[in-house]
Amino acid sequence: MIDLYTWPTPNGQKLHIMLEECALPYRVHAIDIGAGDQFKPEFLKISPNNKIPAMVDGEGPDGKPIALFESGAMLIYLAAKTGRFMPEDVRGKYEVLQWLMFQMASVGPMLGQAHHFRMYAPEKIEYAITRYTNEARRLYQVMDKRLAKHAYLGGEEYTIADIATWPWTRSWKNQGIEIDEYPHFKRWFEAIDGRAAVQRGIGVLAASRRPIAGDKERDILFGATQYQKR
Ligand SMILES: N[C@@H](CCC(=O)N[C@@H](CS)C(=O)NCC(=O)O)C(=O)O
Repeated sequence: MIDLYTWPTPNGQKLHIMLEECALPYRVHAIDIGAGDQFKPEFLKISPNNKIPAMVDGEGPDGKPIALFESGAMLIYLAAKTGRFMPEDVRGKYEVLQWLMFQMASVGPMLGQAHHFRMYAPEKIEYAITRYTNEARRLYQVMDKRLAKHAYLGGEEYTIADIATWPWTRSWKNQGIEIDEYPHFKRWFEAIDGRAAVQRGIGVLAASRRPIAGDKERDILFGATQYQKR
């Protein structure tokens, strides 16, 4: 059995979707990041960077439990465990891995900053808004160009590269994106949105999500609580 420590944000949703797609049995443990659960010592033991998602698979590769953090590593692990959503041939595998790394290194961090400065920052900092909105638009263009030639980001099959990227693009409006300007991306977005496992995945803990409200929550997510020595 897999124990998943998560919250309904894009990084958590990648794992909800993957586990649903693979029909693997899993138990959900809610880590309310607005309430500060990510700083509890028992969570930091499996996720030292105080971020969701993290997981413990009771049946690791050697039959013993294995704990993992970082959503990209977790997706690679689950693809290897199930033999799904990753090509078997070496060339195809690296094709997928490079698009997975593109999500981890660029799509997540840059769209996250665009969202932060456009929606959450207490002051409107024009320089930061322009910088990250432009960067978001550039990344959607990169994806649109790739998807003009291929059905999915990693090639012709739906893989962990798509599972990692899709949840980040659900809030395209808040990132300053006009989806009709990226028709190939839009076709891909809608195809993935139509998958039953994807809908089940984004339903996990969905009722618990709430807008960031109040100074305490801001302090936990973006302020002094983050920077305490632990
Ligand atoms: N690179 C990490 C990023 C994870 C991440 O940023 N998680 C956010 C939610 S989407 C989080 O847990 N934030 C809580 C915090 O920073 O205290 C991954 O892909 O797993």
